Amino acid sequence: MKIAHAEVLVTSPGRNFVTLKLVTEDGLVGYGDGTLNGRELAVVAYLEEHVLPLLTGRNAHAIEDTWQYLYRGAYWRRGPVTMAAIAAVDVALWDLKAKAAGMPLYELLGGESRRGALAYGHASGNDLPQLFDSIREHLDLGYRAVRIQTGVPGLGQIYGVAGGDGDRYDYEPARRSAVALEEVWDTRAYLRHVPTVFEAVRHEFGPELPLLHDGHHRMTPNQAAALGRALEPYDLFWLEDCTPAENPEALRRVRSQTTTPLAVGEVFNSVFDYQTLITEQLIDYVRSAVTHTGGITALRKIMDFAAVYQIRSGFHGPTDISPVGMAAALHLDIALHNFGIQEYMRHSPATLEVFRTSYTFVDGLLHPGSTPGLGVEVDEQASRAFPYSPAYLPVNRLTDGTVHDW
Ligand code: KDG
Ligand code: MG
Repeated sequence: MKIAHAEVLVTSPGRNFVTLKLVTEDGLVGYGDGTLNGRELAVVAYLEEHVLPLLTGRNAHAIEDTWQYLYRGAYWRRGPVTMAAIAAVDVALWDLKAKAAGMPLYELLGGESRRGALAYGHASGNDLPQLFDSIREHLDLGYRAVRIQTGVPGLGQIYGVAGGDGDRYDYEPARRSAVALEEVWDTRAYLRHVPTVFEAVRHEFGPELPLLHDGHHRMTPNQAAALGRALEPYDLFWLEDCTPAENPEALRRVRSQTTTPLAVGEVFNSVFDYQTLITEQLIDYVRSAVTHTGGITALRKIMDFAAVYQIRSGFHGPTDISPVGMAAALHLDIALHNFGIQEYMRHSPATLEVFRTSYTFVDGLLHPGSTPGLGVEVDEQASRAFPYSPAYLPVNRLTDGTVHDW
């Protein structure tokens, strides 16, 4: 099964997506997601200039060899652009292999370990009434776990909180802009406010509902430790990205001070980013996306490493992971033993017009479906109606204007 043709598809049905399409000599088509939010065209150039010329004529079944060839062979290893490009190739090859086998991909990864993958959605509001409405909306949609983000008194619009003017998501499409928006941030105000929000949510919705929270890398180790402790009475499923991700040692301080479970890794792109965190059991959940970590081949190995230390998955699943990347995550979720939870923001109708999915969401559980391969096909004709448009994430400044951590 040789690769006869490779091309990169760029489309923007609500937001930008980069998809690699591989076609074999006998006409099978495989897709891989290479979307890197706000830096999409860097991955396109990496693929088109440096990867595609190497693919034609290769054995599409040789997934491990191709992964090692692109990773070790390039000399320059890791980094989000490189690893998103490798992920796009890897996932497209897994899609082809499973299509050739006539099986859904999870069967090649060991088969089903569960009926479905518990998903969490993003509930948010500028104030408690808006937040409660958003939680109820998610429960009505079938979610059985929710992430809670709120506005902070004294601050304006902040990242992760829907605009409140009918926009369903915090950054799709409301916060997209051709020049990055700037938001104002105050960590002390945030730390005072967040425990009061969880107190109110537990009072309103009871003790059962799994609740999650994302710190977006904005705290120092001491601040994160204090927040973790303050949230202990509210029994969080996890506190995500509490400190900047480059310094894994920071998590030692946090871990030693609180039993609130910790999730880290959506900006990581290699097993080496996790080495200290996993071997010292400093985290409870691996947050990586298949798309940003070198694909299924690499993330599967990270999860097997994590399993030795009782660390589970909580893969990244915002709307900037395309439906192809989401399907790849779901096949892993279903097959892994050490699955924890799957983030699932739901794509817009425009996105789903271009990407035809077969995954399902029933009673709070996601399932990739039984279609051979990943179960996602790209309608290229529909995609042409949505040309690329530059869009950046907002930038975060302290009240005195200093640029702050994400
Ligand atoms: O591209 C960045 C977003 O996907 C990210 O900020 C979303 O933090 C996020 C999350 O947990 O989904
Ligand atoms: Mg996050």
